[in-house]
Amino acid sequence: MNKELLTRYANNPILTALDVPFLCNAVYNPGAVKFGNRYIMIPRVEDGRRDNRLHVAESGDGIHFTIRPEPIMLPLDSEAQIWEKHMYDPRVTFLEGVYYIAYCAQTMEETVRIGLMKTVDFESFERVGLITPPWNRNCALFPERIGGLYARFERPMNGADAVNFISYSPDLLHWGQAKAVELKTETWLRNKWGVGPSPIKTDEGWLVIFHGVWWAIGPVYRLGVMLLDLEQPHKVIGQCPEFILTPREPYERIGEVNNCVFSNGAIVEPDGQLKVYYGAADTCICLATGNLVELIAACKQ
Ligand code: M1P
Repeated sequence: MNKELLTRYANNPILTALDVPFLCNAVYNPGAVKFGNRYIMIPRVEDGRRDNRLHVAESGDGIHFTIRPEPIMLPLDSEAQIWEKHMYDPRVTFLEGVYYIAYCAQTMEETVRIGLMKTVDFESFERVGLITPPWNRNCALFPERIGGLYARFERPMNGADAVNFISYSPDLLHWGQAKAVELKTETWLRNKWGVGPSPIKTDEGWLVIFHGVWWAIGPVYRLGVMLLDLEQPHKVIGQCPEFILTPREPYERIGEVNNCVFSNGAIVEPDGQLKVYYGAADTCICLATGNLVELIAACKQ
């Protein structure tokens, strides 16, 4: 096949800074989930000071979104004042009747860790806590317990050698038993990689969209797909050797960070279509679609 497994929506981008009702630098990297018959995205919005906040955007068709002018507000205690100077890259997971949102919480000095909040209605939000030590980015909860424990993908940051782990928790606050995810290195992801949207359960295993980075004159971010063992998710039981989306279009090639497609939000439709929402060039939001059966087959080739 001479084309990528994900197909771009013809009228990309679907949301840009011009759709935000205040001065804004960029809107990108949205978490995404279906809520009843509505589509919800939670994009990373960089305002006119270039501070990062999370906003809710809603849609009836998954394509045309209206973004709320007010950011998600959590009570600002002294710890949050330090750690939530910037909030970004949310991964939304529906887990035991609650929508959990794992997000990057970053200081002014750019030290980053993961925060967790929850909601049942996307109107009011409650902070669960800061759930990793500093220097951790790219975290997504699994949508159910594994072996009786909550599970998550996480990536403690260690320069170019960043390794991704699956770790476990009895209460969503205390995490441990981390096991490295045994992903095979390919040239296109050789500098680093990180989890995308929260893992999708299938009969064949956990399907995980991820981003892989290769450093040319700057980083090039592409998307890939893998399949993990249902009971021991650090075990990669299938991996598509090729990327499934690579920057090609002008809106992916040129922006705040050139040559970047990055996803942390996807929705599975009842007919098996996968809607992948992605940030393009750290500037705007685009949509690409794939077929779940084809993606699983590509992992098993
Ligand atoms: O600029 C590209 C991406 O860089 C970071 O991702 P990672 O830690 O995986 O390299 C994040 O800042 C992400 O938001 C951004 O899109």
